[in-house]
Amino acid sequence: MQFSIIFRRYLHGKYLRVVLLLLVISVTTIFCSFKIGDTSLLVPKGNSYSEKGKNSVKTSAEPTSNSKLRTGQDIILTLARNSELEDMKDSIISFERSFNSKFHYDWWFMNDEEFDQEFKSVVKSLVSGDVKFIKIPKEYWSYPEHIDQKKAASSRNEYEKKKVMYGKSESYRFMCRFNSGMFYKLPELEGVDYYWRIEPAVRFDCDITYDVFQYMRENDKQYAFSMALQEDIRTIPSLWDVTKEFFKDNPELIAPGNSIDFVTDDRGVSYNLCHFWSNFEIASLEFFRESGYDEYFKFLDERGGFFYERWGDAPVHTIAVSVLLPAEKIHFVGNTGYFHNPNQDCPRNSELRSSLKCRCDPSTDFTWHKWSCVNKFFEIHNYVRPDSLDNIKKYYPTIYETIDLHESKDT
Ligand SMILES: Nc1nc2c(ncn2[C@@H]2O[C@H](COP(=O)(O)OP(=O)(O)O)[C@@H](O)[C@H]2O)c(=O)[nH]1
Ligand SMILES: [Mg+2]
Repeated sequence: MQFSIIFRRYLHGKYLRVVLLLLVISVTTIFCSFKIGDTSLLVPKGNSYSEKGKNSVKTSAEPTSNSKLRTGQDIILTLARNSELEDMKDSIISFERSFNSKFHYDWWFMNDEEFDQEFKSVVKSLVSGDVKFIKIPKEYWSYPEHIDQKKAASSRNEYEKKKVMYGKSESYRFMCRFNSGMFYKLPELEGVDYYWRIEPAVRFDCDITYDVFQYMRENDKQYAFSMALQEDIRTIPSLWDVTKEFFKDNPELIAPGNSIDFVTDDRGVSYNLCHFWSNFEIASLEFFRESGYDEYFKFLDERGGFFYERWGDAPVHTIAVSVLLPAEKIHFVGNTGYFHNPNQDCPRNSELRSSLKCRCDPSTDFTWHKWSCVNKFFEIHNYVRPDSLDNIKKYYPTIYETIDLHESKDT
């Protein structure tokens, strides 16, 4: 009797509000309390690749109602040395032919030293947009105060003995730390929305038919990659443990529907070494500035692994992107014929290759090779691979609309 009175009271007035409040709190707590080891529940299954407006026939250059209104600029961004001018020329000529001669984005160059006159005038003559040269401030390319430089030097010697690539190099470590936690703080980049990172000595052997920046903006993507492979564990022995510590202290930063299963095969116990190959990278600076990424970087930087080990910006970006972003904010840029030594992307499907006027040998393709981590990214999300014209037509219609099918029909 008493129980039924209380029960009726619960259904009315303030008791009802209390019950609802408790319900909301417990649901929110469940969502926020996932540790980095409890990952499978956060990953959406059964999705096709998310392209907003999937059934629309708009080209990627047309604004959609979903388009986020950003007013900033999108740029091509390169870090290079004066000595790399010849390799830089190759990258520019290739990228202009494949993409930028259609879209004319500005190309900005960064260097820890002043660019010399020859470098400046040659690249200026090759880029179809405007160019800008940025001298990186010393404090972005040097040791933070807390680093024990003797310990760093002796670690470099050990790495050299172990024959780890760039193991001995001090400048490589400055470069990796700059690319991990500094570039997005440059005052010159303040008004920039998206950047596309391009290195000297890379090639694009296929036509890129759509405006990838616009595509990312319209589909609310924050990070795009092309290749993914496994890191040498010797360069990052403590990175995963430090990462787990950070996310244990900051669980609210873990995005629902993330890609943690891209970087771990055992629910967070260990890192599987998969990383987006950051020599090709398109990203929103908002991600680096506002997602919790910078807090993560500062935590890592405090531990000194950029100098006592040889942490690369690729695993650091990848782990952050996989944990901090919902999967649908990540875009795979396929079929560009991208080459960075020693790996090549080359569409295996001949119809696709000829439609995109590719100049590469499909037998060299690494993207869908069994050792490539790109497979894993598609598997964990159940995404459809954009590896044939039919799949692109069905699942990536705005990209399909931009492909000129003349060539493949005629041949
Ligand atoms: N300005 C400058 N750029 C550098 C330096 N070291 C590397 N880079 C640039 O950093 C990027 C990565 O270096 P890279 O030698 O290609 O390393 P890898 O791709 O890991 O083999 C490239 O864009 C290089 O041009 C340096 O000491 N100074
Ligand atoms: Mg390189």
